[in-house]
Amino acid sequence: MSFEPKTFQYLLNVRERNGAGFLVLIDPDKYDEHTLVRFAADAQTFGADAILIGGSVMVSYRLDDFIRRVKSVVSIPVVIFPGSVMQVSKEADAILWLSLVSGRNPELLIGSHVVAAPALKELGLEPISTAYMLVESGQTTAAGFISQTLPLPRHKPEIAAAHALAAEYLGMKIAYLEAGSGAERPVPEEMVYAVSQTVSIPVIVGGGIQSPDEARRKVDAGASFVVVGNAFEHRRDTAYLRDMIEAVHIKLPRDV
Ligand code: 1GP
Repeated sequence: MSFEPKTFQYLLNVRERNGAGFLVLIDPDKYDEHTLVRFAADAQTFGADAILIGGSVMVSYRLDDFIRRVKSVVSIPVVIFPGSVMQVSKEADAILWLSLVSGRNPELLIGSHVVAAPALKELGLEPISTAYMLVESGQTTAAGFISQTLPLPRHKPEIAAAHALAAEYLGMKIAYLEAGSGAERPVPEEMVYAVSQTVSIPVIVGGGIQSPDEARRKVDAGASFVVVGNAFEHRRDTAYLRDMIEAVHIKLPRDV
């Protein structure tokens, strides 16, 4: 079976229409059933373009149930952002098929993919090939520790750009610059700019983004999508959610 890239095409359309897209990250371990359903519905109401679902400790039998609940209240795509090979589900619209290209851990470049690929085929889950790049954020992040890899140095944008370009030439569809969930320092604008000027694939930026201004700066620097998760776990108010999303949905010149 080959996959029609429906969700990927949807994301490209979002970028075309809005200049950039807003992706809400929900970690199932951080929401109870009631809060989850309300938050997902609010995210769609205020214009989120898709919901990413992922976490480091969740396992798939819970994931099915969780995604079903989210999909019962939203019509925007629900995309798995996998923390491990266990996180696949037929209930999702797609999965970010992450290869940790910033590191040199063969398991996370190709090994886990070999284990999970037959399950994707069986489930009919659309993979969106994504070059995942961890960026130094001042502290050891969960992703850095679990993957046992070194992040990209934050003040070397040209190194990040070379990684993203190599990934594009390998056929990957998206470049994801990741400071780590709850990072003290998000990915610097200089790096977002360098990467987005170098590659022609969309650039996702996430990790530690806490304010609408911060989110907007990533878009001004060239991000096609901004991901926010942690900030909403700490501040569950709808005006904040709306302001974050609106800050990203503005077409702007790419010059900085
Ligand atoms: C984490 O990039 C995502 O993997 C989003 O980060 O949770 O800090 O918003 P936050």
